[in-house]
Amino acid sequence: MLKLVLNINSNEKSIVCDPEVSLADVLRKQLFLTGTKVGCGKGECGACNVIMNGKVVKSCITRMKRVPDGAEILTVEGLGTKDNLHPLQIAWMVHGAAQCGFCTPGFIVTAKALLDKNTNPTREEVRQWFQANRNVCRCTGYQPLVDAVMEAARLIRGEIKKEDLWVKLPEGASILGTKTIRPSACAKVTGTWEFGADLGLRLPENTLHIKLVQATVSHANIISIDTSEAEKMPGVYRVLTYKDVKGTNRINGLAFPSNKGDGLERPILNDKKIFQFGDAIAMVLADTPRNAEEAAKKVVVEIEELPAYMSAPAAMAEDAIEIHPGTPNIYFETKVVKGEDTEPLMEKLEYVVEDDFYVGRQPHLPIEPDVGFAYLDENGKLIIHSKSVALHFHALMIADGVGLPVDKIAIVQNPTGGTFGYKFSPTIEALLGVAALDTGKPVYLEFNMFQQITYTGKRSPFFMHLKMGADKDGKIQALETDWSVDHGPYCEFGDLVTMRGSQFMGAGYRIDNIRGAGRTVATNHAWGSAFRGYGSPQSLFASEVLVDEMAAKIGMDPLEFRYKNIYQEGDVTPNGCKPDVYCLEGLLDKIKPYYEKAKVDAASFNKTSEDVKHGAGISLLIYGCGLDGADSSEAWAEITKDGVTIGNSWEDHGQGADMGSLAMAHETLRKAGYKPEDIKLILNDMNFTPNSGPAGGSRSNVLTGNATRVACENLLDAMKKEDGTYRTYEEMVAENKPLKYDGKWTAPCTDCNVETGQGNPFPVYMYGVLLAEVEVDLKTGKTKVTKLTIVSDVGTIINRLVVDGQILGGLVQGIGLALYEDFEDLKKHTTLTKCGIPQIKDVTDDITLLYQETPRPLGPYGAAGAGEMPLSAPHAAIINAIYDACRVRITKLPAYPEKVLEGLKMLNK
Ligand code: MCN
Ligand code: FES
Ligand code: FES
Repeated sequence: MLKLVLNINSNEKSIVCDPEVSLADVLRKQLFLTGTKVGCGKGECGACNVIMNGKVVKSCITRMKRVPDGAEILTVEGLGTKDNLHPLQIAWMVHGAAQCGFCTPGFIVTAKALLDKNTNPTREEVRQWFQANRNVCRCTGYQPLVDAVMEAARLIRGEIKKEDLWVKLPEGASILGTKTIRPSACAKVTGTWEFGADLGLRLPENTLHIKLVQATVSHANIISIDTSEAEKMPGVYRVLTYKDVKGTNRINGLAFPSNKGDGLERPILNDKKIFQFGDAIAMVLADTPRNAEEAAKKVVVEIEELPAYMSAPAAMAEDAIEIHPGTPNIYFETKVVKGEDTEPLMEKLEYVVEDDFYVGRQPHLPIEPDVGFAYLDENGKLIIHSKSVALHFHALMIADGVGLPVDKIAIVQNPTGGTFGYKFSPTIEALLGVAALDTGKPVYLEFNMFQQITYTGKRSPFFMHLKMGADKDGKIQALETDWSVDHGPYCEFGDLVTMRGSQFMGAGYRIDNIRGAGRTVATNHAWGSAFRGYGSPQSLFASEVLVDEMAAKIGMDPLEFRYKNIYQEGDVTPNGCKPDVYCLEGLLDKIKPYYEKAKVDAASFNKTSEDVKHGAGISLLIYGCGLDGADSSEAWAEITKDGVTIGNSWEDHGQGADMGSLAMAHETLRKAGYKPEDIKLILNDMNFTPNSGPAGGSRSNVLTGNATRVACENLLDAMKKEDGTYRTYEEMVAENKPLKYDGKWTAPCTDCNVETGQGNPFPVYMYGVLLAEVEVDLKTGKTKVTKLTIVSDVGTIINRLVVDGQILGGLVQGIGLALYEDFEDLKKHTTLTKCGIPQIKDVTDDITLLYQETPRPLGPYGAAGAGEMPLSAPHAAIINAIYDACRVRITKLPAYPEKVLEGLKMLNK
């Protein structure tokens, strides 16, 4: 043991610690300074950065034996408090720089060290500083973070006052479309927003720590599981296997009726078989995480290894065995039948192009690894706290498996450090439930980044073949599509994502005749979970690149070709229904001057440059808001002495559910004189909040926004007096009127028919058009995105900071998808860096956001969603720009340099 006296945030602290333990652990677990976060735990993300003796250090990899006695350490808690914010914290709030907020303390502390040395840095110096200190953010796209540092520097230099930065609105004004700061921002920038691992440190002393015994192969029969040695290890309370699960031990994947499986193939703890790397075979419950981990190593699992099918084509091969015996590996099929038969049409058409496309297993890479805890409440109800973004779904999906009726389970969402969709699937909820039910004690489970990356769902790879025919005037007349979806071993939402192929291949264009066939395939690679865009980034990649191929074949400019073919009044989507609004032409008009300039700039650069070429590419970006069909959401509004309380389950990944809920409620309630500060939010606790559905499919702003609006309207109706004024709380009580009102909103939509792909799945869509400018180094094959310009139409903007943030963050994930990100090689793709997470150096600082606000008839106050549109097809624009630069057409992502070089070699053959 080591005894040190440290000066922490200007307070002297005497500490006794293990010399091998990290500074992050001492700060968090011994001093309870939980503002310092641990993400990767390996020195790659900067979430744990603190300042030690004037230098930024990564506290996760700084062992205490390397911390000098008397060291001065500054953490985010030492920077400012809510009543006395540091300029960086103010600037972070006003620039919407904290979305999920998990990276925020690390960034702010790192920036403080820069501004201590230099109060007038350039943007480039700020970027280099963050790069040198390895600060990584997955939500914001970095630009707002640099904006915030520049603003803080101005504040420090005295050029502006903080009062100038706050949004000031006239009394009673609407906050829609403003840069009002989200309610959670202050806690995020001061490090007091407590994530799951922070809350975990305050659980009762008898809490058991869980560590998993996980599969190290991808496909095997389990012969035996021997826990006897592990049970004898120090501190071990229980070692649980499938035999200890009280329920069916299956997670319900909510399979479609036409799914050939029953949806019950995913075990909570694997019993007969291992289906993928990382599958949970046993859980060790011990007094400390370390004891649990040591004991987990002693569990002996005897297996018979089976051939592993690591892609859809491999699992579709004739000799492949059934991964789930009794269910074919191709377990769901859907078709598109729209208009005339395309085969004879194609023969007659002037121009026909076809190609194969592949979009792979993009990893979500939130900076906060999966984490949660569970316990039984006074009434024996199982309470599970996790990162779930689908509370009521998840309770339903695990209830039978853990062996409880669904009304005996309540899931609570912890403040969440990003999910990007992986938490649309249950991850550790059922494991926590099993452990809490077995022991009756509080239980806690956290993943490290390796587990997060290797054992949570991934984007489902699509293997696609598309053929498009156009007439002599350049009008698309026919489309043929074929797609196979690798969904890993577990079916949950695999059928749904496969339907996206029929909904988004060709979306945005009038195509009267379509024939298509898609299928979902079980494989032994990572299970497919939702990922922002959910099937549209795969589908639109194929169709937006093929559209460019068609334009090239005709000899027409890609923008002109799009003008000719986009939806016009009366046209229908690939599903045969009218879109919500016809706004694409306006978007093209807005991007046109930027596009023309980019083309001219690239051409003039290329004239004089041999080894480096510039190019410009565009793509349409489209996605629907809602789960297919009659999706619905619920909320409530209750008048109180102090104002109105709103309750809903608008789960927050970091996108801004708090801001959305507040703005929707305020816009409705301001008629009765309520101000934003009169509105209190209770969100995401099934004990109190109703079923608002998941925060997926960019549905919440529309669905839960509408439900919140309706709840507030119902309250106002009850408050309204005959003279048009509103009753006060006291008057409501005096008149014995109910104080709490429910609101429900259901989309007037229909599911798509699986045999034809025809239907009206979404009440509202989001649209965009992106211009990407790139630089390709012909010697190395490396592509750099130099500039992005996007025109978005997400309807009425509810909050400008939030929407800007959604768009920037989504676009940057698109840069990653186009150029860097993958999770394919189980040996290599195991860290944030190796998975290709975009660092600040990889992301252009030159991103322009433009808007058109076409009010949506069914959106609350005319709003659509915003979360997924920006990641629906930015990668297509980037790939189209690479073609423009050097005539290499990349059709299988990511566009690694070697693929570009290979393309160049083929061109020169
Ligand atoms: N919004 C707005 N005005 C509009 C449209 C939307 O102000 N016209 C706001 C909404 O109020 C909300 C946000 O934009 O705060 C996104 O709204 P919406 O598109 O309805 O999406 P959800 O709230 O349902 O959030 C989910 C969506 C999805 S599906 C993924 S995946 C995703 C995303 O949002 N993951 C995210 N954004 C993310 N952002 C962060 N930081 N982290 C994630 O994990
Ligand atoms: Fe320390 Fe990532 S660098 S947690
Ligand atoms: Fe940076 Fe979420 S705000 S990781």
